This record gives sequence, structure tokens and C-alpha cells, in this order.
Amino acid sequence: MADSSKLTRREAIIRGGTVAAGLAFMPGELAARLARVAPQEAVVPWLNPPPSGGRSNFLDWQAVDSWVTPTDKLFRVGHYGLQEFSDEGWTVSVTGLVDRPLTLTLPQIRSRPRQDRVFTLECAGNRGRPALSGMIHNARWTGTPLAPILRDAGIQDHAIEVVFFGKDEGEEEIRDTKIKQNFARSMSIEDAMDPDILLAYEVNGEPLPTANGFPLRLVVPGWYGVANVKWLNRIEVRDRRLENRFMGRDYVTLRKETHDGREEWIETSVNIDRVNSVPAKVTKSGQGYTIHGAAWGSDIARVEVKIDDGPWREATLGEGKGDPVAWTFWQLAWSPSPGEHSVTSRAITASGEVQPAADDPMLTNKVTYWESNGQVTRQIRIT
Ligand SMILES: Nc1nc2c(c(=O)[nH]1)N[C@H]1C(S)=C(S)[C@@H](COP(=O)(O)O)O[C@H]1N2
Ligand SMILES: [Mo]
Repeated sequence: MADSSKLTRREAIIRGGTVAAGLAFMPGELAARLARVAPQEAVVPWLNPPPSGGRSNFLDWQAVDSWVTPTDKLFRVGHYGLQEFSDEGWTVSVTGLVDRPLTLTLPQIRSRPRQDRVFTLECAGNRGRPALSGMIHNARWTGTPLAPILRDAGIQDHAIEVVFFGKDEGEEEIRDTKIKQNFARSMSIEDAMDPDILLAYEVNGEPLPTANGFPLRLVVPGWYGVANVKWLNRIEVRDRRLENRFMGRDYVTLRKETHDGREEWIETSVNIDRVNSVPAKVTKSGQGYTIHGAAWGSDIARVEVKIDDGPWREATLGEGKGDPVAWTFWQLAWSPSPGEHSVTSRAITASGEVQPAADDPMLTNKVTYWESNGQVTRQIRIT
């Protein structure tokens, strides 16, 4: 039950809060449905909205009205450009330290067991700058699980990891040597055997858009975007760690930690998602306002919202509630006074981890762009 239900009668009257109190007492399901904007509701715009659209098709949070992101609204990232490939003759090979190397065609992949999963894919650079926030989508991916393919190939005992290569290629300079390289990321064998990982050929029931990896991509639910290798055509099992740009140089978080009273700088490769949330938009219907948002990156147990310097109030969780890899929509009824207000949200995981405040040392001791999961504050003017 939302914290707003604990408003005293006096508080409710002071805030003109009969509508707010009423909404808070609604059954969860009905309240959840309100997470979508009904036609009579109007969005009251933020004073400081993050950028949306553009070449990378950043999500416009204030326009989000469906739990699954429509295919034409998927943001896209390509470190070597958004390359286009034909599916003609496309194969994915499984080689290296395997007993039975494989070459799978697209029809062969499609004839394997189908599995789908809604997954919130967020670039680890999302919110790397405070104004950015749209490098995220929540889509339904369909494909075939990776683990049985690796089992068919037979991973050898001395192997330690699996490398996934995209067909896209670019130039890198390493210690004065210029080379051409394909985009690649790797995972430990244990991580790669996760039954949720897919070789995906459809999103939202349609073939993948070119920019999102057509004809085949890896989908790794619960991991940051960079693990989800697009234009996938090669899987290689190895006995050495890959330390390429996307494992060992880029997508590396540099953070100051304190151990035994001594400061140390630690570099870690970006991998699994961190708990996150944002206030997405405020809507007005009649005299009542509703704050809508999303939380993701972990098993979300609660979301709390703070208005100005007020107390944290518990929001009602809606669509996605209980799903550890898809975002959870949430909402809170609000009876604001006219004037400018700030709205901040924080998500709390099932294991009790709290999304850090923007000034948490976990974030302020981090000097790189990645994994910026601090609480977001948006400003709004109520007339
Ligand atoms: N082949 C290839 N795969 C890639 C990338 C890339 O540059 N090349 N970028 C990665 C990064 S950093 C992100 S955030 C996601 C973005 O997925 P999307 O473009 O489908 O949104 O793709 C990942 N997969
Ligand atoms: Mo990314």
C-alpha cells in the first residue's frame, strides 16, 4: 500500500488531498492500470526534460505509454556505426575449445526451440551525463537459447570463457599499432550457460531492425547493453580472457575505494545491471496529479518518491512488478500546491539495496561515465 495512504486526515485536507488519498486506496491492479495515460489525462511537462530522439533515438520518457517499447522507439548504439547487413547466407559459427565446432544458418537457428523474454536493455552510459536518460528500452526478444548450442558444441574442460563477435568492424589503435577489429564481448562459461541468454532474431514479434542487430543478436537479460552483441556471427570458446576495447579499456568503471583505511583506484569491466529508477512524467486528470515512473536493473521490491524536501513516500508498483529483468512501472498520486517542485525517485531491491543518491560516494568516487545509476530529480511547475 502506498505511503500516501498513511497521510493523516489533516494532511490530506491541507494538501487538498482527497483525490490523492482516494487513489492510494485503490486496489493495486486498478492503480497499475493508471500507470498508462488515459486519454483524459494530460502530461504536465518537466522544466528540465532530458533530450530524446536524435540519431540514437533516445527514449522520450514523457511520451512512454506502453510497458513494451514499440520497435520504432528502440534507442540504438553502434560503436563502429550502425552497420547494415544482409541476412543472405548468414551463419553463426561456434569454434575454439569445443569438441564439435558448429556452423548454424538462420533457418537452423529458427528451427531450434523458441523462447522469448521481455528485457530492459540499458546502455551502461545511460545518464553518464546528468541530462541524458533515454538510452534504454524494454522490448520482447525472441530467439533460441544459447546454452543448448554450447552444449551441442561440447565445451572443453580447460576453456574459461565465451567470446561473442559482431560482424561490424572498426579501427582501433593499441600502443601505436592501428588494427581492424570486430565488436566483441566475452563472458565466463558459467555466465554464458545462463538459460535466459538468447540468440535473438525477432523483437516485438518482428525481424530485428537493422540498427538493433539484424539478422541476429545476443540478448543477455540482466546485463548492461554492451553485453548484447548485435550482428552476431561468431562465438568462440577460449582459455584466455578477452581484454579488448569493450572488455578491458572502454566500458571500464574507475572508482576510488577504501580498503583498510587506504584509498585504492579499482577498474572493473561493466557487466550486470545496477538498480535504477526515474520519474518519467506527471499527468493531470481533473484536479488530481499522478507521478509515473519506471524502475529496473534488479529485482525491484519498492519505489519511493520524494517531493521537494519532503519524506520518501512509497509508490504503487504496476506492470512488470516482480519481473527481475524487465522494468517495473510505478505511480504515485499527488496533490501539489501551485509553484515549482522537484520530484526524485529511488528504487529498492528485494535484497534491500537502495538506489544511491546523486551525491553518494559510490557515485562521486566514480570518475568514469559508466554505471551512473544515481537518483534522478526532475523539476516541474504546477499552475
Ligand atoms: N555488434 C555490436 N553490438 C553491440 C554494440 C556495437 O557497437 N556493436 N553496442 C552495444 C552497446 S554499447 C549497447 S548499449 C547495445 C545497444 O543495443 P540497441 O542498439 O539494440 O539499443 O548494443 C550493444 N551491442
Ligand atoms: Mo552501450
